[in-house]
Amino acid sequence: MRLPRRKALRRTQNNWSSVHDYITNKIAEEGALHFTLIDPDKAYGEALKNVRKLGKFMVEAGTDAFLVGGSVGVSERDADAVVQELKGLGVPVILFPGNITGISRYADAILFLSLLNSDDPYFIIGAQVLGAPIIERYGLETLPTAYIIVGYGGAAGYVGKARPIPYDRPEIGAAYVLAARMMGMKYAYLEAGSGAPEPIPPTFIRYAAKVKKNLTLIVGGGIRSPEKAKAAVRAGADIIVTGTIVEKDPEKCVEIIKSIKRK
Ligand code: 1GP
Repeated sequence: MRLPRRKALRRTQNNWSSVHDYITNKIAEEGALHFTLIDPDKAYGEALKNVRKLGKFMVEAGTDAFLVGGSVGVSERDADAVVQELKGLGVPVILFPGNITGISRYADAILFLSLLNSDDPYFIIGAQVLGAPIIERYGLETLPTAYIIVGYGGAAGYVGKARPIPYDRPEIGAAYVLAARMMGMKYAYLEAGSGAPEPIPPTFIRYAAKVKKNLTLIVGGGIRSPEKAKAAVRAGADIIVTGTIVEKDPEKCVEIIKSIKRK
């Protein structure tokens, strides 16, 4: 049996024709965006029941999209369940897969990630080759993204066998962003790792922003306060991602989101 293509469904249900256009237009209007990360590994069983409620709260708080994914323990079924809970809340649901098991047919788009500073070709091009036919079959919109691990790195850095760029070597980060731009990537995601003790320093982001041109700069990992969020945006981040603070203290996200939006 053939399933309907997601694109056709998306057009009838949502206000955007493509997630990439939605992101680009919203950045032009609002200055910077906030993405809420939900890890299916932490949202199964009883916890899954709270996902929709949390999602609604985050949309009311002004989040611009959901990212669904994680580095460890995510099956396609888990991703499906979380994506379905978050659908229809008015903002896109975008996959942020740690591996090919994180591809859900129900999502609006997928960050098609290449972990550029991995030492293992699997995370640079191997998983992408295995995942591409699945993504094509599901009709998912792809957002070509250079994934760059910085500093602490967390589970993403460990699992992805990355050589994280030190916080005090921003010129290396900028060189990666430059290479990503030259390769035709549309997004670069500077990742400190979920739960990083300190987020990526503004100077590091500033170096990357200086060379990014049309590329959209995503920054995440360790952002838990409005001050840090604002500092990242002032330094040139187009999108900030928060995961841990959403799980621990969603109320705090109201201030975080307010702090990054143009008044
Ligand atoms: C992880 O960048 C994200 O990919 C979010 O990190 O959980 O520290 O907010 P936090």
